[in-house]
Amino acid sequence: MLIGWYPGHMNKARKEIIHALKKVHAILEVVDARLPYSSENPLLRELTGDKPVLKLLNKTDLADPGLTSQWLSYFAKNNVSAMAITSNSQTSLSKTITRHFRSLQKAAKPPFKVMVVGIPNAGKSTLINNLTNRKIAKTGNEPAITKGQQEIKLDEDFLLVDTPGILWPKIEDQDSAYRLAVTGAIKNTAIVMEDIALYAIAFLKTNYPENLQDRYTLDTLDEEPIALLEEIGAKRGCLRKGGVDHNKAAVILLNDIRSQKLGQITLESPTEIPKSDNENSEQD
Ligand SMILES: Nc1nc2c(ncn2[C@@H]2O[C@H](COP(=O)(O)OP(=O)(O)O)[C@@H](O)[C@H]2O)c(=O)[nH]1
Ligand SMILES: [Mg+2]
Repeated sequence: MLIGWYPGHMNKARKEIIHALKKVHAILEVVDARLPYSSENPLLRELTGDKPVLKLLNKTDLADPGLTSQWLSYFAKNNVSAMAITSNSQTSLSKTITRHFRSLQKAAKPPFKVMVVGIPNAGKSTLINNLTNRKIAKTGNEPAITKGQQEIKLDEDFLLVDTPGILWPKIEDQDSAYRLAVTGAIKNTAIVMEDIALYAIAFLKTNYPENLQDRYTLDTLDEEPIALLEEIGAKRGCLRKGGVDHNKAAVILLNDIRSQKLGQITLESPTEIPKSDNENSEQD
């Protein structure tokens, strides 16, 4: 199996979230700006019911600015409150977010409680640390690091629940699973690096050819992904007896993508969202 989420885990996460959400007024949903669709939890809308959700497209610094704009327009058109953020460096984020909820707060008796939810590695802990200006939640590049429970006062009548709701990613969709893996949202040990790298190369060839070509000074992209992976590996000294070490080459490529060495890249656009997933798409 590609990802380490199983029905048992999902059921437990689901129950925990349903329980935790009962105590809050609104939800901060953290998704990855490089894949706003695939980094959503497939059941979140069902779990949050009528509670207001603010969708935060995090890691905007890593994403393609043009596509981030397209995603924001798409969400606006579909009546989804969304905001693009960079939670590891942005200042005044707390003010911006509390201001957004201020209008909704009128409907609820203070303190107004908000909870952060999202899939592993989306940046929930980083966001909580940013909002509280403290190092409360542990952050890390590997998924599923956050533990513990607290409530933090953001201002006079605004509370943040510091137990991020950790939800499973879109694993039922193969494409989503691959995209998530490219960004590192799935533990490296749970995936075959070479498969993910080949997926990434095919994607880059089509969508960001210059970024790929420039980074590895490739003469041409008119080759199969496997041949390109070998060329990249050969150039980066990933040689072993009998040829190129595919796994090593894959690790180099994926690390480069994740650390933005290939530039700002977004892995999916709003036009690729399956129709059935678009609640407000026109139906006839
Ligand atoms: N470049 C960038 N990295 C971020 C941002 N927000 C979080 N990260 C990084 O993403 C990784 C996962 O973040 P974390 O907060 O631990 O995610 P969580 O699993 O959802 O709690 C960490 O290495 C963070 O430093 C961001 O806005 N930009
Ligand atoms: Mg965390």
